[in-house]
Amino acid sequence: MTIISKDHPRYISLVTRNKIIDGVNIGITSMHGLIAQGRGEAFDYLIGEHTTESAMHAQRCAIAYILLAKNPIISVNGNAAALVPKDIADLSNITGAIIEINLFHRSEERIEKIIKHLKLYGAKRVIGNKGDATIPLKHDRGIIEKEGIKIADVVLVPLEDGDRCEMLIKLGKKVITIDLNPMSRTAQASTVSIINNITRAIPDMVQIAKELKHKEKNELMEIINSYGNNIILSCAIDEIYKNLNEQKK
Ligand code: PTJ
Repeated sequence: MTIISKDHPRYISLVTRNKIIDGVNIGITSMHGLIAQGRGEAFDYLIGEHTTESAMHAQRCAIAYILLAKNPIISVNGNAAALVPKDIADLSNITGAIIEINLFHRSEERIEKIIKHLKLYGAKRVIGNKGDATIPLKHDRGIIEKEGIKIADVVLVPLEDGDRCEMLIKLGKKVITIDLNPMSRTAQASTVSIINNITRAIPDMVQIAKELKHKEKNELMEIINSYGNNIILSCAIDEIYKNLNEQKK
């Protein structure tokens, strides 16, 4: 693995790439995950590679939903497991949300490896290897767990494909997504769209969960009621406009 100097101007981006490549090498991330990361990077560049104010608002609303949920689930794929395993474990342990491994390019071997990987980082409740229930989708993301996504009222789905997001909404669940592309079907369909890099969003959400965990139900409801997803999507697109305009000579 190439050694990256901390004073390299693209240090964070290069380290993140290495995490995804490591994920592929240890068999938790699919090869397609490399391409997905590249697409994410391009949008992150346009957004300015920081957590915007509107993304922070979405992250707070997401945590309010998770803390108020009866059966919250954090759905994890190969990219999420490679990029932020410790923060996913912390978020699950703090909020009580179960982690369910759900893969687009599903293999039993990769599911087992991801479960082991997350447990190594301290995750206590990880499921996904039974696949004992389904939702109507024409690909393997439709294979879910009876005690997980099937009965969930709130599902956090980082780096999602639009199909499943739309189906989960159709099934009456509240869906929180993390996707850097504000124009994706996923972002457009979600209850709460976090337009941020998962490498910033999940660590932020761990801190927010620690802060909101002891708040009263009505305070959490206030956060949810003050939220409008269409406004958040417009803010992300405005941010991209602003950044592009600043590049004009
Ligand atoms: O592990 P698997 O088999 O479930 O496969 C996972 C991937 C990510 C390969 C699969 O879900 C996939 O192909 O995803 P897509 O359709 O490429 O969508 C990924 C979305 O996530 C795109 O809209 C990207 O912009 C966005 N994205 C990529 N990297 C990041 C990201 N969003 C936030 N943070 C990132 N680091």
